[in-house]
Amino acid sequence: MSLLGFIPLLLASALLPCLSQSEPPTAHRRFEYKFSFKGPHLSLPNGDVPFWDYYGDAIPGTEEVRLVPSLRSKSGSIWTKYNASFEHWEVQISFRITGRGRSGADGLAVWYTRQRGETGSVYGASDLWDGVGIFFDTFDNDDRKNNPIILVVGNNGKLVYDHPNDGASQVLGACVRNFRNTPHPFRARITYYKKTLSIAINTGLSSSDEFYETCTEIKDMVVPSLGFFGVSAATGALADDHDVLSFLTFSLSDTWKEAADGQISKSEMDKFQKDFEHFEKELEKQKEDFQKQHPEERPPVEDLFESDSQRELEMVLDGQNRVLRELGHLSERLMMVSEEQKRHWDLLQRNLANETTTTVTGGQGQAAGAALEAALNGRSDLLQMLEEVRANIGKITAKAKEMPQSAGSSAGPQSSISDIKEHFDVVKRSLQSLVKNPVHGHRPLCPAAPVVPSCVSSGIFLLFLLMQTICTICYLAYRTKKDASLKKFF
Ligand SMILES: [Ca+2]
Ligand SMILES: [Ca+2]
Repeated sequence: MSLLGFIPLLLASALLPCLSQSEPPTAHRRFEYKFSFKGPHLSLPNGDVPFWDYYGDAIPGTEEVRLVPSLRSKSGSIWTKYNASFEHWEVQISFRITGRGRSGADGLAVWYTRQRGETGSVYGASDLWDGVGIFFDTFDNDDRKNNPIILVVGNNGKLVYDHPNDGASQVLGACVRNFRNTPHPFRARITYYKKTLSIAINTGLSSSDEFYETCTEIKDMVVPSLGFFGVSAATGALADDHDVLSFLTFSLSDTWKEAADGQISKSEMDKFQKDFEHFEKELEKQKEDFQKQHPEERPPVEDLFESDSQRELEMVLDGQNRVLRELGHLSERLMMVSEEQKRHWDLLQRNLANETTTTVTGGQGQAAGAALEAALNGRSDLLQMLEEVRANIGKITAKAKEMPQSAGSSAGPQSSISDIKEHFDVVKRSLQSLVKNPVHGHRPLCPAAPVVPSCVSSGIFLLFLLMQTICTICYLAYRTKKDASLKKFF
């Protein structure tokens, strides 16, 4: 592109700024931490930036990388340690260029080149680069009143940058924007996707942080397949502070073939392993140094966190403790119930003792009345039982009456049978007197002497009755046998 061809492009860019919103490509993106830096804790305590090397007057800080201070004729740069191998990429950079003068110098450059341009004359980096540079030019070298300006310049390693003319014919794309002394950090999104390089900017004044307006776009652009990312800046007769707040790199893919297997190469794995071992040794060394410097400090507790088995054991012990507590409560309640039962038993015993020693007069308390009623009910049962006994005796008597008749029909035994009948009648009368007496009397249980006590047990009474019946039957049998023997002699 000739200089004459560049001028209309530049004027068009200046007069017709691109206000349209720039949308990122609809591609999968993956953050590449090895090609990025961002605060806070941007740099390590020793000043290094992980995965980055810095050169010249660059000073990494915790919040930003100061590429050059606002001092004359300074230059500095920072470059990735490793070259990127992804085909498509996107860089989001946030920076501040600030100075007290009405105009500043020289500017800041973002690079993607085959080799690292550590130091040089092109915004602090080396000339004759192979790749692409995006320049944020603050000083108007060619006095066209078009600075600050954003320029895109490609190079195949053979082109010497036309610095006096601000790139002139070498510029592939440009837009005029003020990025110096802005109230907010100036942000730019540089996307290389399917051989198209797009520059979009965000001044920080829009309502949305994601609003980027298009600066320029270069199609059919070829960049090295392997390249280093870098940022550089320089001052001249005028000087500004050039601070980079963040540099975020993403790899882009529409099919995600690059990360299909998600594996890393063996060389990278070995390197990570070495880095890990190195940092582990450093940590142990720092711990030992700390212990030497602070002997009063306690060593770190190794078993600060419990294991799974310890946690399970704790749960089992806790459950057993709960069971023991419940058993204790249950035992206390059982003791209370036992004491209550014992107290009731003692009270009942005392009541029974009072009932046996106190004469029932019918006008006592309710407890005494209840006891009397229970005694009367028991006596009714006894009377019923005696009636049954009497019925049985009646049957025995009837049977005894039938025995002589079956044995013979003589008139001799009739007298003896009459004796037996009389004897039984005596027994019946005595029983009736025993039974009828309490029934018709309604007298209290176990009255005073000489009345026959009614507290004779039924068992003793039945035994006595059984013995009497057996004796009677034996006597009848003896008499029957004796009468039969007498019949033989007559
Ligand atoms: Ca310039
Ligand atoms: Ca200019």
